Amino acid sequence: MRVFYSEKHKLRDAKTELHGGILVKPFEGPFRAEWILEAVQQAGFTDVVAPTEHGLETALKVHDAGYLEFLRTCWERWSAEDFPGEAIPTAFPYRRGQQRVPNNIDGAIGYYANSVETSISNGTYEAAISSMDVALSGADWLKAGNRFAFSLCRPPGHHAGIDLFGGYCFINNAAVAAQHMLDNGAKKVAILDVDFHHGNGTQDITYNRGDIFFASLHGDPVDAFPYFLGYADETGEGDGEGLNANYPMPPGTPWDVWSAALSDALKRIHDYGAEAIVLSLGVDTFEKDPISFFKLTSDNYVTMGSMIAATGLPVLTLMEGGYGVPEIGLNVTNVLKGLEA
Ligand code: OKP
Ligand code: ZN
Repeated sequence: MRVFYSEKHKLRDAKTELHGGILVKPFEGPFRAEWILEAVQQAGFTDVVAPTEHGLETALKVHDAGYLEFLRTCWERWSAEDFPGEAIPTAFPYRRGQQRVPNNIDGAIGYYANSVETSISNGTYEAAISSMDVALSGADWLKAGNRFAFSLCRPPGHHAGIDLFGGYCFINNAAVAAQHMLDNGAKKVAILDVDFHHGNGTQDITYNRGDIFFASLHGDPVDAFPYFLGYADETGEGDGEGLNANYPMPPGTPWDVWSAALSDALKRIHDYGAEAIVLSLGVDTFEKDPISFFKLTSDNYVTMGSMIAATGLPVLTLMEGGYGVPEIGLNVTNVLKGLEA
Protein backbone atom coordinates (compact mmCIF):
# COMPACT_ATOMS: atom_id res chain seq x y z
CA MET A 1 0.00 0.00 0.00
CA ARG A 2 1.41 3.35 -1.01
CA VAL A 3 1.22 6.10 1.62
CA PHE A 4 0.69 9.71 0.56
CA TYR A 5 1.93 12.34 2.99
CA SER A 6 2.73 16.05 2.83
CA GLU A 7 5.10 17.90 5.17
CA LYS A 8 2.88 20.91 4.60
CA HIS A 9 0.40 19.56 7.15
CA LYS A 10 2.68 21.28 9.69
CA LEU A 11 1.45 24.65 8.41
CA ARG A 12 -1.82 23.87 10.18
CA ASP A 13 -0.68 24.64 13.71
CA ALA A 14 -3.33 26.76 15.41
CA LYS A 15 -2.51 27.81 18.94
CA THR A 16 -6.08 27.91 20.20
CA GLU A 17 -9.25 25.82 20.41
CA LEU A 18 -12.32 27.02 22.28
CA HIS A 19 -13.02 24.14 24.65
CA GLY A 20 -15.14 24.21 27.79
CA GLY A 21 -15.23 27.98 27.85
CA ILE A 22 -11.48 28.60 27.52
CA LEU A 23 -8.86 28.63 24.77
CA VAL A 24 -6.72 25.48 24.97
CA LYS A 25 -4.05 23.91 22.78
CA PRO A 26 -5.94 22.20 19.93
CA PHE A 27 -6.69 18.47 20.13
CA GLU A 28 -6.01 18.37 16.38
CA GLY A 29 -2.30 19.19 16.00
CA PRO A 30 0.77 18.30 13.91
CA PHE A 31 1.80 15.55 16.34
CA ARG A 32 -1.06 13.40 15.06
CA ALA A 33 0.30 13.04 11.53
CA GLU A 34 3.84 12.55 12.87
CA TRP A 35 2.79 9.73 15.20
CA ILE A 36 0.75 8.03 12.50
CA LEU A 37 3.51 8.34 9.89
CA GLU A 38 6.06 6.94 12.33
CA ALA A 39 3.84 3.95 13.17
CA VAL A 40 2.98 3.03 9.58
CA GLN A 41 6.65 3.21 8.56
CA GLN A 42 7.66 1.07 11.56
CA ALA A 43 5.04 -1.46 10.48
CA GLY A 44 6.63 -1.75 7.04
CA PHE A 45 4.50 0.68 5.04
CA THR A 46 7.62 2.47 3.81
CA ASP A 47 6.45 3.52 0.34
CA VAL A 48 5.74 7.10 1.41
CA VAL A 49 5.29 9.64 -1.36
CA ALA A 50 4.58 13.38 -1.45
CA PRO A 51 1.42 14.46 -3.26
CA THR A 52 1.24 16.18 -6.62
CA GLU A 53 -0.55 19.52 -6.87
CA HIS A 54 -3.96 19.28 -8.51
CA GLY A 55 -5.27 22.84 -8.36
CA LEU A 56 -8.78 23.86 -7.35
CA GLU A 57 -10.75 22.47 -10.29
CA THR A 58 -12.15 19.43 -8.48
CA ALA A 59 -12.65 21.26 -5.18
CA LEU A 60 -14.82 23.80 -7.03
CA LYS A 61 -17.21 20.98 -7.99
CA VAL A 62 -18.01 20.16 -4.36
CA HIS A 63 -17.40 23.49 -2.57
CA ASP A 64 -18.82 26.97 -3.12
CA ALA A 65 -16.35 29.30 -4.92
CA GLY A 66 -16.94 32.11 -2.44
CA TYR A 67 -16.20 29.73 0.41
CA LEU A 68 -12.85 28.62 -1.05
CA GLU A 69 -11.92 32.28 -1.61
CA PHE A 70 -12.89 33.00 2.01
CA LEU A 71 -10.59 30.20 3.21
CA ARG A 72 -7.74 31.49 1.03
CA THR A 73 -8.00 35.07 2.29
CA CYS A 74 -9.36 34.64 5.83
CA TRP A 75 -6.08 34.96 7.68
CA GLU A 76 -4.85 38.03 5.79
CA ARG A 77 -8.24 39.73 6.23
CA TRP A 78 -8.34 38.86 9.93
CA SER A 79 -4.73 40.03 10.45
CA ALA A 80 -5.54 43.35 8.78
CA GLU A 81 -8.04 44.01 11.59
CA ASP A 82 -5.33 43.93 14.27
CA PHE A 83 -7.29 41.44 16.35
CA PRO A 84 -5.09 39.99 19.11
CA GLY A 85 -5.81 36.31 18.50
CA GLU A 86 -6.54 33.70 15.86
CA ALA A 87 -9.65 33.92 13.69
CA ILE A 88 -12.73 32.74 15.60
CA PRO A 89 -16.32 33.59 14.65
CA THR A 90 -18.72 35.20 17.09
CA ALA A 91 -21.91 35.86 15.10
CA PHE A 92 -23.90 33.48 12.90
CA PRO A 93 -26.74 33.37 10.33
CA TYR A 94 -29.49 32.28 12.72
CA ARG A 95 -33.01 30.94 12.06
CA ARG A 96 -35.21 33.68 10.51
CA GLY A 97 -32.06 35.75 9.82
CA GLN A 98 -30.58 36.75 6.47
CA GLN A 99 -28.37 34.32 4.57
CA ARG A 100 -26.09 36.91 2.95
CA VAL A 101 -22.29 37.06 3.15
CA PRO A 102 -21.09 40.12 5.12
CA ASN A 103 -18.14 42.14 3.80
CA ASN A 104 -16.55 42.35 7.24
CA ILE A 105 -14.31 39.36 7.99
CA ASP A 106 -15.75 39.02 11.52
CA GLY A 107 -19.15 38.55 9.86
CA ALA A 108 -17.94 36.46 6.92
CA ILE A 109 -16.21 33.95 9.18
CA GLY A 110 -19.48 33.39 11.05
CA TYR A 111 -21.34 32.93 7.78
CA TYR A 112 -18.94 30.15 6.75
CA ALA A 113 -18.61 28.37 10.14
CA ASN A 114 -20.55 25.37 11.44
CA SER A 115 -18.73 25.37 14.81
CA VAL A 116 -16.18 27.59 16.52
CA GLU A 117 -13.60 25.34 18.18
CA THR A 118 -11.61 25.55 14.92
CA SER A 119 -9.50 28.73 14.92
CA ILE A 120 -8.16 29.79 11.53
CA SER A 121 -4.48 30.75 11.63
CA ASN A 122 -1.60 31.56 9.29
CA GLY A 123 -0.88 28.57 7.00
CA THR A 124 -4.22 26.88 7.53
CA TYR A 125 -5.32 27.27 3.91
CA GLU A 126 -2.00 26.02 2.49
CA ALA A 127 -2.14 22.95 4.74
CA ALA A 128 -5.77 22.26 3.84
CA ILE A 129 -4.96 22.44 0.12
CA SER A 130 -2.02 20.12 0.57
CA SER A 131 -4.22 17.70 2.51
CA MET A 132 -6.63 17.71 -0.44
CA ASP A 133 -3.71 17.00 -2.78
CA VAL A 134 -2.75 14.05 -0.57
CA ALA A 135 -6.27 12.69 -1.05
CA LEU A 136 -6.29 13.33 -4.80
CA SER A 137 -2.89 11.69 -5.25
CA GLY A 138 -4.24 8.60 -3.51
CA ALA A 139 -7.19 8.59 -5.90
CA ASP A 140 -4.75 8.77 -8.83
CA TRP A 141 -2.90 5.75 -7.43
CA LEU A 142 -6.10 3.71 -7.52
CA LYS A 143 -6.92 4.99 -11.00
CA ALA A 144 -3.53 3.61 -12.10
CA GLY A 145 -4.79 0.13 -11.21
CA ASN A 146 -3.75 -0.27 -7.58
CA ARG A 147 -6.24 -1.57 -5.07
CA PHE A 148 -5.20 0.39 -1.96
CA ALA A 149 -3.79 3.77 -1.01
CA PHE A 150 -3.44 5.47 2.34
CA SER A 151 -3.69 9.25 2.17
CA LEU A 152 -2.42 10.60 5.47
CA CYS A 153 -4.56 13.72 5.24
CA ARG A 154 -4.16 16.46 7.80
CA PRO A 155 -6.11 18.63 8.45
CA PRO A 156 -9.10 16.28 8.21
CA GLY A 157 -12.09 17.03 5.98
CA HIS A 158 -15.37 15.30 6.80
CA HIS A 159 -16.98 18.22 8.70
CA ALA A 160 -16.30 20.63 5.81
CA GLY A 161 -19.55 21.21 3.92
CA ILE A 162 -20.35 22.92 0.63
CA ASP A 163 -19.68 26.33 2.20
CA LEU A 164 -18.83 25.50 5.83
CA PHE A 165 -15.72 24.87 7.91
CA GLY A 166 -15.51 23.56 11.47
CA GLY A 167 -14.74 20.47 13.48
CA TYR A 168 -11.04 20.90 12.55
CA CYS A 169 -11.97 20.63 8.83
CA PHE A 170 -11.72 23.09 5.91
CA ILE A 171 -11.81 21.19 2.60
CA ASN A 172 -13.70 17.92 2.33
CA ASN A 173 -10.89 15.61 1.21
CA ALA A 174 -13.17 12.57 0.86
CA ALA A 175 -15.73 14.38 -1.29
CA VAL A 176 -13.05 15.93 -3.50
CA ALA A 177 -11.40 12.50 -3.94
CA ALA A 178 -14.75 10.88 -4.78
CA GLN A 179 -15.45 13.64 -7.30
CA HIS A 180 -12.02 13.01 -8.87
CA MET A 181 -12.82 9.29 -9.22
CA LEU A 182 -16.13 10.14 -10.91
CA ASP A 183 -14.40 12.60 -13.24
CA ASN A 184 -11.91 9.85 -14.13
CA GLY A 185 -14.48 7.34 -15.30
CA ALA A 186 -16.17 5.84 -12.23
CA LYS A 187 -19.98 5.94 -12.33
CA LYS A 188 -20.68 5.18 -8.66
CA VAL A 189 -18.48 5.70 -5.61
CA ALA A 190 -19.15 5.09 -1.92
CA ILE A 191 -17.81 7.16 0.94
CA LEU A 192 -17.69 5.11 4.13
CA ASP A 193 -17.12 7.28 7.20
CA VAL A 194 -15.97 5.34 10.28
CA ASP A 195 -14.75 8.35 12.25
CA PHE A 196 -16.45 8.65 15.65
CA HIS A 197 -18.12 11.90 14.57
CA HIS A 198 -20.84 12.13 11.95
CA GLY A 199 -19.52 13.29 8.57
CA ASN A 200 -21.91 16.20 8.37
CA GLY A 201 -19.85 17.99 5.73
CA THR A 202 -19.68 14.94 3.50
CA GLN A 203 -23.42 14.40 3.90
CA ASP A 204 -24.05 18.06 3.01
CA ILE A 205 -22.10 17.64 -0.24
CA THR A 206 -23.49 14.23 -1.26
CA TYR A 207 -27.08 14.36 0.01
CA ASN A 208 -28.85 14.95 -3.31
CA ARG A 209 -26.39 13.14 -5.56
CA GLY A 210 -26.99 9.82 -7.28
CA ASP A 211 -23.33 9.09 -7.98
CA ILE A 212 -22.11 8.93 -4.37
CA PHE A 213 -23.45 6.63 -1.65
CA PHE A 214 -22.62 7.94 1.83
CA ALA A 215 -22.60 5.82 4.99
CA SER A 216 -21.52 7.13 8.40
CA LEU A 217 -21.12 5.25 11.72
CA HIS A 218 -20.96 7.69 14.61
CA GLY A 219 -21.88 8.87 18.07
CA ASP A 220 -25.61 9.67 18.18
CA PRO A 221 -26.11 13.38 17.47
CA VAL A 222 -28.32 13.67 20.57
CA ASP A 223 -25.11 13.03 22.54
CA ALA A 224 -22.20 13.96 20.28
CA PHE A 225 -20.67 16.58 18.00
CA PRO A 226 -21.67 17.75 15.35
CA TYR A 227 -25.12 17.52 17.01
CA PHE A 228 -27.22 18.94 14.16
CA LEU A 229 -26.98 16.19 11.56
CA GLY A 230 -26.47 12.42 11.53
CA TYR A 231 -29.85 10.97 12.46
CA ALA A 232 -30.91 7.63 11.00
CA ASP A 233 -33.90 9.13 9.20
CA GLU A 234 -31.66 11.27 6.96
CA THR A 235 -31.78 9.05 3.88
CA GLY A 236 -30.96 11.41 0.98
CA GLU A 237 -32.97 13.60 -1.37
CA GLY A 238 -33.69 13.87 -5.10
CA ASP A 239 -31.19 11.79 -7.09
CA GLY A 240 -29.66 10.87 -3.73
CA GLU A 241 -32.88 9.47 -2.21
CA GLY A 242 -31.99 6.24 -0.39
CA LEU A 243 -28.25 6.82 -0.84
CA ASN A 244 -27.47 8.23 2.62
CA ALA A 245 -27.11 5.79 5.51
CA ASN A 246 -26.51 7.00 9.06
CA TYR A 247 -25.75 4.66 11.97
CA PRO A 248 -25.93 6.73 15.18
CA MET A 249 -24.82 4.79 18.27
CA PRO A 250 -24.91 5.53 22.01
CA PRO A 251 -22.18 6.11 24.62
CA GLY A 252 -20.22 2.96 25.42
CA THR A 253 -20.87 1.26 22.07
CA PRO A 254 -18.57 -1.81 21.84
CA TRP A 255 -17.18 -3.60 18.79
CA ASP A 256 -19.97 -6.18 18.42
CA VAL A 257 -22.61 -3.46 18.05
CA TRP A 258 -20.37 -1.21 15.97
CA SER A 259 -19.30 -4.03 13.62
CA ALA A 260 -22.92 -5.05 12.99
CA ALA A 261 -23.51 -1.52 11.72
CA LEU A 262 -20.39 -1.79 9.56
CA SER A 263 -21.66 -5.06 8.06
CA ASP A 264 -24.95 -3.41 7.18
CA ALA A 265 -23.20 -0.38 5.64
CA LEU A 266 -20.96 -2.65 3.54
CA LYS A 267 -23.99 -4.59 2.31
CA ARG A 268 -25.65 -1.31 1.30
CA ILE A 269 -22.47 -0.25 -0.54
CA HIS A 270 -22.41 -3.57 -2.38
CA ASP A 271 -26.11 -3.38 -3.30
CA TYR A 272 -25.60 0.18 -4.59
CA GLY A 273 -22.97 -1.08 -7.00
CA ALA A 274 -20.10 1.15 -5.89
CA GLU A 275 -16.92 0.76 -7.93
CA ALA A 276 -14.65 2.04 -5.14
CA ILE A 277 -14.75 2.98 -1.47
CA VAL A 278 -13.36 6.21 -0.09
CA LEU A 279 -12.80 5.36 3.57
CA SER A 280 -12.97 8.35 5.91
CA LEU A 281 -10.88 6.77 8.66
CA GLY A 282 -11.02 8.23 12.13
CA VAL A 283 -9.58 6.19 14.97
CA ASP A 284 -11.39 8.28 17.58
CA THR A 285 -13.69 5.27 18.03
CA PHE A 286 -10.87 3.90 20.23
CA GLU A 287 -11.70 3.21 23.88
CA LYS A 288 -9.07 5.68 25.11
CA ASP A 289 -9.86 8.55 22.74
CA PRO A 290 -9.98 11.77 24.79
CA ILE A 291 -13.06 13.34 23.12
CA SER A 292 -15.21 10.34 22.10
CA PHE A 293 -17.30 7.56 23.68
CA PHE A 294 -17.05 4.29 21.74
CA LYS A 295 -15.15 1.29 23.08
CA LEU A 296 -13.16 -0.16 20.19
CA THR A 297 -9.86 -1.87 21.01
CA SER A 298 -6.68 -1.89 18.93
CA ASP A 299 -7.33 -5.45 17.67
CA ASN A 300 -10.74 -4.41 16.37
CA TYR A 301 -9.09 -2.19 13.75
CA VAL A 302 -7.53 -5.19 12.01
CA THR A 303 -10.95 -6.81 11.67
CA MET A 304 -12.41 -3.50 10.50
CA GLY A 305 -9.86 -3.39 7.67
CA SER A 306 -10.44 -6.98 6.62
CA MET A 307 -14.23 -6.57 6.63
CA ILE A 308 -13.90 -3.56 4.32
CA ALA A 309 -11.43 -5.37 2.05
CA ALA A 310 -13.84 -8.33 1.82
CA THR A 311 -16.05 -6.19 -0.45
CA GLY A 312 -13.38 -6.77 -3.10
CA LEU A 313 -13.48 -3.08 -4.01
CA PRO A 314 -10.53 -0.68 -4.32
CA VAL A 315 -10.20 1.35 -1.12
CA LEU A 316 -8.78 4.84 -0.77
CA THR A 317 -8.22 5.33 2.95
CA LEU A 318 -8.14 8.96 4.08
CA MET A 319 -7.19 10.14 7.57
CA GLU A 320 -9.85 11.97 9.53
CA GLY A 321 -9.81 12.04 13.39
CA GLY A 322 -8.19 10.23 16.30
CA TYR A 323 -6.61 12.15 19.15
CA GLY A 324 -4.21 12.43 22.04
CA VAL A 325 -3.07 8.84 22.67
CA PRO A 326 -0.02 7.07 21.21
CA GLU A 327 -2.22 4.20 20.02
CA ILE A 328 -3.57 6.30 17.12
CA GLY A 329 -0.58 5.12 15.08
CA LEU A 330 -1.10 1.47 15.99
CA ASN A 331 -4.82 1.66 15.29
CA VAL A 332 -4.33 3.18 11.84
CA THR A 333 -1.63 0.62 11.06
CA ASN A 334 -3.99 -2.16 12.09
CA VAL A 335 -6.65 -0.98 9.64
CA LEU A 336 -4.08 -0.94 6.83
CA LYS A 337 -2.91 -4.44 7.77
CA GLY A 338 -6.49 -5.68 7.83
CA LEU A 339 -7.15 -4.20 4.40
CA GLU A 340 -4.13 -5.97 2.89
CA ALA A 341 -4.56 -9.30 4.71
C1 OKP B 1 -13.28 16.19 14.29
B1 OKP B 1 -13.21 14.77 13.69
C2 OKP B 1 -13.27 18.97 22.24
C3 OKP B 1 -14.61 18.89 21.53
C4 OKP B 1 -14.37 19.03 20.08
C5 OKP B 1 -15.20 19.07 17.88
C6 OKP B 1 -14.77 17.71 17.46
C7 OKP B 1 -14.29 17.67 16.05
C8 OKP B 1 -13.93 16.26 15.63
N1 OKP B 1 -12.84 20.32 22.33
N2 OKP B 1 -15.54 19.12 19.28
O1 OKP B 1 -14.45 14.26 13.31
O2 OKP B 1 -12.54 13.80 14.50
ZN1 ZN C 1 -13.93 12.48 14.72
